[in-house]
Amino acid sequence: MLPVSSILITFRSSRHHHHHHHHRLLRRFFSSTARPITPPPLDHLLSTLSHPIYMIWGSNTGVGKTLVSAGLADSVLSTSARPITFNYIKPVQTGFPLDSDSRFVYRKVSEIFAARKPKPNFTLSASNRAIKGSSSVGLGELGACEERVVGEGGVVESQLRCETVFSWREAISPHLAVEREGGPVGDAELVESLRRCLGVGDGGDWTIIETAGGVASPGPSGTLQCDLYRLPAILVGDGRLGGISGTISAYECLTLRGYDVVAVILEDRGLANELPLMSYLRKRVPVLVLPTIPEDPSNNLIKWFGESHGVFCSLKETILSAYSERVKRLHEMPQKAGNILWWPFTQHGLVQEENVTVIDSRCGENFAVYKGGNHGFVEQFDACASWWTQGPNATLQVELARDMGYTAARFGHVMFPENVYEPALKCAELLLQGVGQGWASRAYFSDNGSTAIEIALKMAFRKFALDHGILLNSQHGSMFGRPNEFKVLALNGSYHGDTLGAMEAQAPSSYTGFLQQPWYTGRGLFLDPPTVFISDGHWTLSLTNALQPEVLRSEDMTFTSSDEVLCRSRDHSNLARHYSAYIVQKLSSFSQLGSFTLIGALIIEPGKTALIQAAGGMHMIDPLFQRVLVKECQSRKIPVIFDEVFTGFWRLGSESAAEILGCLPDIACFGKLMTGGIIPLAATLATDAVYNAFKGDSKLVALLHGHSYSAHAMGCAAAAKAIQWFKDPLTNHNISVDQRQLIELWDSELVQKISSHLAVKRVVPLGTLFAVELHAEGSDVGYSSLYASSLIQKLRAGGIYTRPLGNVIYLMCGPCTPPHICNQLLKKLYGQLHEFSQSRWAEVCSVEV
Ligand SMILES: *[C@@H]1O[C@H](CO)[C@@H](O)[C@H](O)[C@H]1NC(C)=O
Ligand SMILES: *[C@@H]1O[C@H](CO)[C@@H](O)[C@H](O)[C@H]1NC(C)=O
Ligand SMILES: *[C@@H]1O[C@H](CO)[C@@H](O)[C@H](O)[C@H]1NC(C)=O
Ligand SMILES: *[C@@H]1O[C@H](CO)[C@@H](O)[C@H](O)[C@H]1NC(C)=O
Ligand SMILES: CC(=O)N[C@H]1CO[C@H](CO)[C@@H](O)[C@@H]1O
Repeated sequence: MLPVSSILITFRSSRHHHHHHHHRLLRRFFSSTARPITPPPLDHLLSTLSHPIYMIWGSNTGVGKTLVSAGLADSVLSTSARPITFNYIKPVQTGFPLDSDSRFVYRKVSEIFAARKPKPNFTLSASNRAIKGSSSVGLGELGACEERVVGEGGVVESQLRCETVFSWREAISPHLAVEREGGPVGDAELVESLRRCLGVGDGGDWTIIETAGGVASPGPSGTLQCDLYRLPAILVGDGRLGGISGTISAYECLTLRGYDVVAVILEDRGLANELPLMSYLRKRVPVLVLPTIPEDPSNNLIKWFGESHGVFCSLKETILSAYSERVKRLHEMPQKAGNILWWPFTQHGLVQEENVTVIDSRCGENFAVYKGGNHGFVEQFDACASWWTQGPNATLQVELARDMGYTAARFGHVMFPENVYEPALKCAELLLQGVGQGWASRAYFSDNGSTAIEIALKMAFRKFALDHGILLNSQHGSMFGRPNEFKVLALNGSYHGDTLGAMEAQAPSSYTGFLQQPWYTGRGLFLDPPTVFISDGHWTLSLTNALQPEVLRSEDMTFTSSDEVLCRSRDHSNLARHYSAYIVQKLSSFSQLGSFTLIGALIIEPGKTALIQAAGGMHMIDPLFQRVLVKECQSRKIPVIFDEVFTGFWRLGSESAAEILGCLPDIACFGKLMTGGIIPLAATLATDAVYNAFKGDSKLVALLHGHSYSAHAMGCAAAAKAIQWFKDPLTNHNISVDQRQLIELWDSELVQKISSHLAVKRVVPLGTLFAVELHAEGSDVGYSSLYASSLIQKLRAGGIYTRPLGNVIYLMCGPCTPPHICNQLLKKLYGQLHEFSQSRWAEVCSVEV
């Protein structure tokens, strides 16, 4: 027992130095009506990197997590050469106040300290607080207490700060306690309160957070704790009979969710459980063994802690070295990356070390970005959707990770021709019932969007040749004894992928010049499309000179709403006839060029209201123009390809952009969001008629094309999950009542405001995309422009990760991103635009003066 003279116990009820802003919350926390209103849960628990912050997990309940916490705290405090602060946090405690792990740690560490011989040469000041309790927890049972154990030296003072955040009276699982005694805590609230604890004061020198029960025990809301917070972890294993299995399961559960487990520690129960564990963990993770814990409840464990001191010191060293290794690695990453990586679409000559973003992890739509030094991490919304691929929120991300694990374990990779396996079949069924509904009968798998396009071109040219009697005239695909050249009809500014064949289908651009692609010839007839956008609050149509805008009336050129842009009655307008005449004229002047060159396919990116010319600066093409184009081509038996790699799977607000355009293709390509973006996979869908063009007795007639990873099982499994997830109103709350569209994600008032901003030329809000073109002149216009980079820097500092397309900036969310998050993004953008235009203005003035 503690020598009373050396302990000073004070009970404090009103003020506390380090946590005073919590103190007002020292109330019975919540009536059962109190629901969280904070943003979505399951975020990164962002922390500083200024000191080790680790979570203590148990492979089950009752394996000694609290003893490990106390032992670790003692080993850190008692071996430190300087005064330090050690934080212990218990976010969720049931059985309170009888059970209180934070009180145990607080008392036990003080006791061990007082009992230590020889006396430590410094003073320990320990405190414990319980912040919030359900209504069954008495008010008097919450509060703080503090004691000081005076050591030999007396002057130097280290601190142990223990804290229980939420507590319930019954000793049962937190979700059940909530059910029985109220005091619900939303996931967001729980994470947020932990964040606050981590951010309090100077942060201290060490922090450990002890979870409740086992790894997969539910938290107060019913969400599994392993799905609640992701910080580096210590796993307390189970030394009892059955403990090997339990420990491995817990370990798998954590690693499958992206946790770094830096050590496993378990009690010795005479079964040598550590040996199979070490063998399973391949010595990658240290396994530490503690002496058997005395079962006699009257034992104060001081002796056991003494015997365990060495093991806890090893645990401490293990953690410290994992921590410093991590900090070191993060710190050197930008420089190392700059030395050995060759980034796509990047001029390395313009990248300095400080421009490199170190992404520690992703959680739903957010990156955890390392900020250098000891600053730790900040959260940035991935507003590029990582090259337009991403859609999952944190829940779907974990779902996909689990499916990936299962599928990799079950199939690894298996080859595809004349084979079938469940993920591939399921995925094909979902594609044909979904984006292919009503027109496609076949799904052809490849590995990415670019190759899906090349396959589509091959399909289209065969179909064209068959329909136009070219195959009948000659077995060698030539007419009049001379080879035909096939070209595509496409739009100026379009982009269909990076492979050499796919590049032939795009008009000359920065990507196709001699510098980039000396093989490029540009096999297409490229039309200049009309675009629509919001400028100064009004929907406006813009035609290039080729389309002779001067002959149109102004009422043909403006719209009151996006609904009017979409309206099918425009098919009978003056403008429709105008478009048709332009297209017919282009096609006929092309065919006069020579009969050996033929337009073998139309390829466009369709949009909700039209096409987004992604690489050309996120333009939205007038949907009427695309409809007329499709009609003219189909009447000439020119196969129509929709490139939906970017636009498909809700990117533009509907599952397939074609659906809203209001016409059907012969062939369509999908990729990116199809798998939720977790792994690359692409599909080319085709009609029966296209498929039949390859059917016959000879293998030579078949589509002789394939990829090593055609229909790979993991991609197909991911696609099957993502496709269903995005369209089910139960898993995607943004699905509208008619289930065909996403609700409007971008607040119309803010959109209007931004479109009227002085610095802004036009905006395009479309499904998950919001694009802004800034006013710019001369060399500031276009892809190579660095015009927007100061704005980009500001947005990043404000928590939005974007990359510019020249003077175009865009925000992209996922199909499930809640509208209030989109609102926050727009607000930040609006705020930054203001500063941006002021600084531009200042620049212009200083030049002129
Ligand atoms: C790189 O970072 C510097 C300093 O933060 C900044 O001034 C510069 O514009 C950045 N360069 C690019 C290409 O973003
Ligand atoms: C797609 O795959 C092809 C072939 O596997 C590869 O050459 C190409 O770079 C890939 N394209 C993209 C955009 O990843
Ligand atoms: C295609 O677009 C570019 C850039 O906007 C323009 O310079 C060019 O004249 C256009 N070409 C055609 C054929 O319209
Ligand atoms: C993900 O979205 C689904 C449905 O929209 C929702 O039930 C779930 O809570 C979300 N997850 C997160 C972490 O926000
Ligand atoms: C139409 C609809 O159900 N909209 C929902 C979209 O999701 C947010 C929250 O994420 C809900 O508040 C909306 O009601």
